[in-house]
Amino acid sequence: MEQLTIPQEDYLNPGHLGCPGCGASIAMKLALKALGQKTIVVIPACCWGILAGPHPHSSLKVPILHTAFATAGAAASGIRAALDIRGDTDTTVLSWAGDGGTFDIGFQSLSGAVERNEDCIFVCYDNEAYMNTGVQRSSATPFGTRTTTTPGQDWKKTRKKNIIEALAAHRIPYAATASIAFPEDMVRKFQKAKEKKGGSRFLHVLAACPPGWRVPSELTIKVSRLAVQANVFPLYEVEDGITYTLNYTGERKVEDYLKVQGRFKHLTEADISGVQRQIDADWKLLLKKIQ
Ligand SMILES: Cc1ncc(C[n+]2csc(CCOP(=O)(O)OP(=O)(O)O)c2C)c(N)n1
Ligand code: SF4
Ligand SMILES: [Mg+2]
Repeated sequence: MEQLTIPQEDYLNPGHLGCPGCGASIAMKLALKALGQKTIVVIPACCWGILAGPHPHSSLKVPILHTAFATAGAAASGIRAALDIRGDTDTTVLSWAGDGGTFDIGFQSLSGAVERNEDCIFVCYDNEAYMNTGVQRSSATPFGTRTTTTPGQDWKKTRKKNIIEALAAHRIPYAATASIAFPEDMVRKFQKAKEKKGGSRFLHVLAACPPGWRVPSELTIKVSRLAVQANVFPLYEVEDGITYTLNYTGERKVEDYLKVQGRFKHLTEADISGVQRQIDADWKLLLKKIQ
């Protein structure tokens, strides 16, 4: 993996309202370092709606439009249209939604926007549940997870939706995964997304959440790194829906990733072997798509 210098300039102020160790705050910090000052951020209902701070205060040094849970794709499209009418093609429109606002309730608006090939960057910071309202499961919640709506022995028995494949199926110019534990790779992908202006770009960023994942706040980066190293969250890019590039090959066991998190601590050895088989099968499928 190539090494890049991460820009010094910060557009996230100290004193945001996230929990200690919030992966979503690190994700925004890195994204804005790559995108720079001329960015307008659209945020639907999610933890980031809180992290941004109450009006007139803001944790960001760039403008924010707060919008309804289901409408980030539509709101970003509107901002883009308004900028275009003003002749401003320089400013990047960044839609910044959680997994609920992307995989679930926001999916129709996102799908509509990218089908129109709106000139925006659409980001899902994925903490794998509805964290802002108390850790309810979403379609991004992985198999095996305990949440407040999948408690006890009713832990989630269905798979996580593959959102990159869903977006790639729209044949958008650029879709990629990124991790806060691989900051050079993440900054490069946001810079690439910025350069590919003129159409829709989608970035899926895994954003570890200490209270929701039941990990100590100082383990945010470690658990994020393990997700990539165990191929649970592979780093790859898809151009025009068909050209795949793999950025990293992990060799760790899924168990190493699961065992550091309280949300998986009920899983038996047999359950963990089942998860490993799922991850191995998904990895094989991904490798078949790499040119
Ligand atoms: C239509 C609607 N339904 C429910 C809510 C309540 N609500 C606010 S944020 C949220 C969860 C957001 O989950 P996600 O998008 O994953 O972001 P996270 O909070 O995990 O960062 C919910 C259910 C809402 N604001 N609007
Ligand atoms: S609940 Fe999770 S995603 Fe939300 S602010 Fe706290 S650490 Fe961040
Ligand atoms: Mg979430």
